[in-house]
Amino acid sequence: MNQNKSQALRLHVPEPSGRPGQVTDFSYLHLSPAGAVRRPPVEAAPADTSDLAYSLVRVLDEEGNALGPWDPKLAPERLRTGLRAMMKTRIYDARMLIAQRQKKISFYIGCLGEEAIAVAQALALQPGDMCFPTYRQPGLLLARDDIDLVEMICQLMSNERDPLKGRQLPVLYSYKRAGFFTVSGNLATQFIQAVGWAMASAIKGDSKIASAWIGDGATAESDFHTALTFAHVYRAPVILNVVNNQWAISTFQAIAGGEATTFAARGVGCGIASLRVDGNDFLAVHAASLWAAERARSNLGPTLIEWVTYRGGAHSTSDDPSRYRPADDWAHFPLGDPIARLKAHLMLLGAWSEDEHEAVRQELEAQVSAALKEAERYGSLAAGHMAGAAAMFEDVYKDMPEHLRQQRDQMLRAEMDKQRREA
Ligand SMILES: Cc1ncc(C[n+]2csc(CCOP(=O)(O)OP(=O)(O)O)c2C)c(N)n1
Repeated sequence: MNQNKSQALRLHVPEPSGRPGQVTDFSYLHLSPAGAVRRPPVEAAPADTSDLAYSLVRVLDEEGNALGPWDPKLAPERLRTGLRAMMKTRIYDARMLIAQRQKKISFYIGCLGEEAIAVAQALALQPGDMCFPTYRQPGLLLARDDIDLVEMICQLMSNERDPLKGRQLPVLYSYKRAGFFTVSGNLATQFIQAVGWAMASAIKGDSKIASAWIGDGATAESDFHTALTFAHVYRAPVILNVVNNQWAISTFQAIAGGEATTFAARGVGCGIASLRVDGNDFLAVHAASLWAAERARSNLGPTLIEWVTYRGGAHSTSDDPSRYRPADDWAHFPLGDPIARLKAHLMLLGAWSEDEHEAVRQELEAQVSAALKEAERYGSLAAGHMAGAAAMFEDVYKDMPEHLRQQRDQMLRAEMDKQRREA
């Protein structure tokens, strides 16, 4: 080799194939046909899952048939529960986006197209398990019937009934009683916290497991890598969910490290059993979640699951995706719409009909509208009645220190003076 003949180096900067006005080439996803990928026993060694980290677990085919070894063979009633919860999530999202446009709430983040992942995993977990979600898993809450929609909307409105007393940005919910850890705006922090929670459960000899959530973009944060190392070293009972919706605001997943590899493959490299799964296939999500949960509960350690899906909507109400990706991109995404796919399956089974779908849709629309109306009675961004200002100083520490007491009293005195002047 001639060592003198050197080429000019070039920096590689990944780009999506589709920009506004173009058509995305989705062949980079490397899909497997429904039913084609093997289902190893839950005792499988992490290294023996490496082929699964580069293929795609799928159950539902294009017509809605359930195929192959991952079919969880759920009772139709369970599937109907799942479809209903996904519809509820979609309707809630759509209504809250409008409420933001009407200035009733300051901000909103939707999960259009990603409903199956949170809902099907919620139905695969057990009471007492703890999820460490991002802002894009309201389905974990909406799949439950013990969470009041009115209370959730009061959080969005930061009003008098906001359980978080107006201290958190909308959608950063917190429901300890429902196994939904407080959402933080700082990306990826929850991923390592989930591993620590799972380690604590193991230290106590408990039977509960953790479910950690992260987006494709946030896997580039160092907490992602720390979480994988700790989960592997201590064989923590945790499901490490990576939701690859192809986008992190305006950046394509390739620039987070997804080009010519998969996020599931990161797990195998760290000694963690890993799966890459069709995130728009309710049956595949449920089956893979059960597989991972059983591993965790049997002291077989963590499982990383990359859910391949697509962010159907804008990143948030502050984002306009038509500036950086094709407007009709979601319509071309080869894994389709999770609600339409489960609906087709249930209709094939004879356990659902167009009439029932429409009736359920109307019922859920009415339920969400009624909850919104009731929540507004306790105040909204437009109408006022915010959580009391004095609560701002509480819970910074367990006991309020002297300097916070002084700041609170100063504020209350100023408020009283103002009222006196105005009276
Ligand atoms: C530490 C940190 N860096 C940056 C941000 C700003 N930010 C908020 S959401 C987001 C994109 C996250 O993308 P991804 O992890 O793919 O999740 P998705 O929003 O697609 O669900 C960014 C960069 C943040 N909140 N925290």
